Amino acid sequence: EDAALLQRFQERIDAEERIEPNDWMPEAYRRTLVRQISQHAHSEIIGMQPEGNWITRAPSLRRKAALLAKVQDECGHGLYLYAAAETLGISREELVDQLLSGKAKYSSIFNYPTLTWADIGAIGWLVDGAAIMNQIPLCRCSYGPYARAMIRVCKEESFHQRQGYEIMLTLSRGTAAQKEMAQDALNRWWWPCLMMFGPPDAASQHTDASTRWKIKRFTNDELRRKFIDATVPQAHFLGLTVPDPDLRFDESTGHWTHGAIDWEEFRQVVAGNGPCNAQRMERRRRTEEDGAWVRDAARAFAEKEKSRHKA
Ligand code: FAQ
Repeated sequence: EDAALLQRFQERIDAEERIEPNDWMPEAYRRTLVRQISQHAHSEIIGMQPEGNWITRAPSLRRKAALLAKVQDECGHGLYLYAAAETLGISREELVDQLLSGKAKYSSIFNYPTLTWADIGAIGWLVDGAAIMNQIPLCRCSYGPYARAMIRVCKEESFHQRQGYEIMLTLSRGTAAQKEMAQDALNRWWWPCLMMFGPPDAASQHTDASTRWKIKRFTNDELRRKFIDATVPQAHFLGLTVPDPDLRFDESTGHWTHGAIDWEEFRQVVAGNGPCNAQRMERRRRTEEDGAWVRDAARAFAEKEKSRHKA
């Protein structure tokens, strides 16, 4: 690649200019974006499954309406993100093939089961809370279509986070059994949520390049720390205990220090061996097959329209 083009590109990034689809960009920048945006899109789509599991069993009409809207928003986020990835010159079909063949990843967090209603509260509070922490800086990402998609996505995530926290608040102030259910959900979701931010900085192969290109504005560990600092006081307000005996507030730094994260668990889940990986992929493949007739019909209709206009 031409050194002058590369230098000009980095100058535009350094000057906080947005890169748009028709602008020149290094192949590695394009590849990184396709990887990250498509993984993000796949996460939204696979992420509909754990919560979709509770739509028919929501405890009231109000809860059901909110959960339906949230899961529908996630589908919308997936579609904006696929569209943003397509501006980089890859088709939706290729992206979906990469997911179904196991070549593309999706977030580790969606491979854990939703066992009780409190899990719906914990997902909104913690998983969406983590998603917001990671996505607010992405609103300033150097690639225009991704940054713009993130603005609307973050607004919706903020509603999701509040609906989750409100479920947790209701359960924590409910009967002893309800409070116990909330605590159990926090126990199961806390550590996997910390893993959502990705491997520790020393093991993160993409952070350096992505930071230079201003795709990432913070490292994985920085965002994880911000999330812990924001979330621990919320757990205390709920009267719940964070399942980390080593958690301490460090007066000298103003941050919470935490116990060791089980990175072997993370590796296993990313490698496909988490509790629900097989189920999530099986469900996604079946849905793709079940929807084939809709795509066929749309294609046949488009062909018919084309020949009608020609005639
Ligand atoms: N799970 O070098 P890094 C949501 C992979 S929120 C699985 O640090 P990078 C909303 C990583 O891809 C969830 N794999 O990578 C919602 C790479 O492998 P590769 C989605 C992970 O990209 C809420 C390798 O490890 N959000 O969906 C994970 O610089 C509720 C090395 O890692 C996004 O995707 C993981 N947790 O930093 C929906 C946000 N972490 O690709 C429904 C956008 C890392 O070389 C319900 N993405 N890996 O094969 C990002 O910000 C970044 O991609 C990071 C990873 C921070 C996730």
